[in-house]
Amino acid sequence: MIQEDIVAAIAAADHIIIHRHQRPDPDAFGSQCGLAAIIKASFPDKRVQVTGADSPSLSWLATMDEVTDADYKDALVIVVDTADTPRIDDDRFDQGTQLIKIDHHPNDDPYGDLAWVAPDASSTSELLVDLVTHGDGQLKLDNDAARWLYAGIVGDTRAVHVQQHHCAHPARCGLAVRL
Ligand SMILES: [Mn+2]
Repeated sequence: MIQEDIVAAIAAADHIIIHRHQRPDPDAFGSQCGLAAIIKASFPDKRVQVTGADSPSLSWLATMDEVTDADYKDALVIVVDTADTPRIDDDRFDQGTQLIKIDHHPNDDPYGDLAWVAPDASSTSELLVDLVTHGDGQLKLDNDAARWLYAGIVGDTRAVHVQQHHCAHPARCGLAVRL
């Protein structure tokens, strides 16, 4: 499964840089920072950075790291919640040693050495909960990660819709409500 391939790539990397789309919404920040929190909780020795422009209106939610060009030399790059390459915030996304796409929009612009695109998912944050589930115990969802992913899931779907209308995966939406 693609989820297992992505977990294996994360497990094999010492350094991971995570990108998301320009003009970020809660799912972009939630999936970006939620994935960073998952990796930090699961593999404390790995170096994890998040990049992209800081958003004045969402600075209460997230601040980005200072990522240098040299940082990409040995990095696995993961782009979340971004369908097409022109919208990726920080165009150095192709400078790493390996590129992974994780997204829930239609796959209009396939990119990445590994790509997990699930248009039936309500949010990329929901996909990351699924990634933890398929991580064979290697990935941990701590409180910090749960807070990010909750913000992303609610931001993209609205809680009422998650419960009553648009939930393709009731068990996972139940998890969102518990978070
Ligand atoms: Mn989204």
